[in-house]
Amino acid sequence: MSALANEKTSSVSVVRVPQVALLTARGRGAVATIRVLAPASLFDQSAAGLFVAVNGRSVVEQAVDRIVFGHWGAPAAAEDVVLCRVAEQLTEIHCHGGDVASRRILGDLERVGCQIVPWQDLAMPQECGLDAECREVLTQAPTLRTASILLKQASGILHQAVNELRLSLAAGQQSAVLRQLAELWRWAEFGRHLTTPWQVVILGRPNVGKSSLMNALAGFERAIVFDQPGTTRDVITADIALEGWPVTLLDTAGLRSTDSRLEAAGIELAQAQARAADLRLVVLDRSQPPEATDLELLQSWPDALIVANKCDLPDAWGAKLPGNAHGISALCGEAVDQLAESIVQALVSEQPLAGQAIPVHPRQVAFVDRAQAAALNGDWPACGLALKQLLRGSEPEPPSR
Ligand SMILES: Nc1nc2c(ncn2[C@@H]2O[C@H](COP(=O)(O)OP(=O)(O)OP(=O)(O)O)[C@@H](O)[C@H]2O)c(=O)[nH]1
Ligand SMILES: [Mg+2]
Repeated sequence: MSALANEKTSSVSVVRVPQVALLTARGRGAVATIRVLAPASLFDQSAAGLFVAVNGRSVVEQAVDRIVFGHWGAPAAAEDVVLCRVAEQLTEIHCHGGDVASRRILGDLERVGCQIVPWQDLAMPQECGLDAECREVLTQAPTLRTASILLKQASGILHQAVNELRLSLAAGQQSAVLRQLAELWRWAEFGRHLTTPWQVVILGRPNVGKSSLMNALAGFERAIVFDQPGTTRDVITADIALEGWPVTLLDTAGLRSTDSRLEAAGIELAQAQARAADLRLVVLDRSQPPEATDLELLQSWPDALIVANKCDLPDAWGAKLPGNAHGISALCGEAVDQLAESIVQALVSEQPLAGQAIPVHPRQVAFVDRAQAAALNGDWPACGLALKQLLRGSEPEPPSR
């Protein structure tokens, strides 16, 4: 059950099920933080009192936003803690870091009726579903660059855009609603990639230098490089960042006709990965004359980035080499940086401006989609409902009073 299951009246949440969560990571640390969503009277339930403040007042009597020093549990084995009522029904307890103190406090609170919930449920229990989702997605950011965009969404940019949409709808400005929804939808795929890396698959004949290219782009020896064709059989992945964008490179088995069932299975897998990827790199060995497989690959993937590898060796392609090929040497590292730039341009052709609202969670994308479909059908009440759900989260509406 999430914190959202606890109903909201006009300003104060009615807490039906007291909940507790450890907000800090498990393991060693200087301070652990525990958050409790419950009436303050909960702390004074047990005979000895769970918390005894040095100022002598019960927790109910402590002012909101005041920090109170005290002891947790029976005097014989009391734990020093700092307690703060951060809202009427929301209390934070800061105790010694490490598992022992936090586990004890969580256990005591469970015994007096608190449900232990994941940290996400109580990280921001006062927030709407949309803001909470943005914060959750922020914790999954793989790079600093994606984190800074996600932080902006979590700081209110997306929320504000949805509010503006609702205002346009309420004012009957239907073309503005359509335009604003289309703008959000335009960034949905980009938003997905802020936590799910773009997939870049490396294809080519055996021995052209696919694994060498993966290693050169990754900056470490991820895949085995060998001078015998047919070295890579399975799909090998490496998670990297290019200019701060998360990318998964997929090195594949060299494509050729073969009697080996194992190699054939690898080739089939390579082709499936190629179809599913966001971008394909077709690698050619510029030092060897073109073969039928090279030409077939170029024909099959007209939108691929063409990489003419082994430029440190004499050219055997001449005029047959496509004009848009990127000449590189994976072995010497020559022009690999320029290739990385072209990969980024192909993947992130357009970057959002600083204030751009971006849906970053699959649920948000689903509701934007629903609102847009309704708007395109002229079903404005359904559009309004989808926008309301987009803000609130997917929990059911509270009963009307
Ligand atoms: N001279 C030169 N040799 C290279 C270059 N890139 C790769 N090689 C060599 O080419 C051979 C094959 O390299 P790999 O990276 O294993 O080729 P592959 O395409 O992954 O091969 P398979 O896994 O068999 O399909 C190795 O001996 C590499 O050292 C390059 O830019 N220049
Ligand atoms: Mg290989």
